[in-house]
Amino acid sequence: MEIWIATGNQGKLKEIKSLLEKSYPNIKTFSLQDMKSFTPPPENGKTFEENARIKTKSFFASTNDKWVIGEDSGLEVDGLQGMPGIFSARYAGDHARDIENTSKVLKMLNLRSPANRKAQFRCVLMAYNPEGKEFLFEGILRGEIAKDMRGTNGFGYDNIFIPEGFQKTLAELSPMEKNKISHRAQAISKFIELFNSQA
Ligand code: ITT
Repeated sequence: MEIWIATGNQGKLKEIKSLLEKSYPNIKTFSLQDMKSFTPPPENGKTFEENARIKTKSFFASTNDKWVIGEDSGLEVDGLQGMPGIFSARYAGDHARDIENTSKVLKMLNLRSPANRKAQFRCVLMAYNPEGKEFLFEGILRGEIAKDMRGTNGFGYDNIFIPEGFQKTLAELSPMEKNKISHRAQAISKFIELFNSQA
């Protein structure tokens, strides 16, 4: 049993692999780094869905009829009109580091008073079965933006996001705790239902 994962983001990859391995301990996973000849196309879609399709479909075309999944995800802050959204990876500029993107969110909220700090992570997951049929799944995690960065686990905006019902940021939770509630975990568990019924 194998699944190809269309991502170059190591934080995402680690989470997706461990979520899949929980259900399928013997599963083999591969990602972009296992196919050096593949260059991902530019993510120039206008929605999470379009971008998820762009990366996943092009990777599927290079994998020779395997199960392929990929996802586009990001942080949507209510008080910033849903930004950074699809621009999450490059909010502070192309090739911005996590700390630069995270600092920009805090700074933009500090410019507003009172700021609405409610926010959500969204994950739109695209899957292709070996016949090339497309499936779409979504996961949303509601929460709020912390006043400062806290914690060192995870990646991206984890250190400023406090999930609903918690006092800690995602970066202060263990990877296992994040994987019980995350937007990505929700989307992957919907994918697993499909995979169970087809593979
Ligand atoms: P791939 O396209 O190769 O998968 P990417 O990093 O470019 O990797 P996206 O375009 O989907 O991925 O951007 C998602 C960004 O949203 C990511 O770089 C993080 O900054 C943020 N993000 C998504 N999920 C997150 C999570 O669980 N925790 C923290 N930040 C997250």
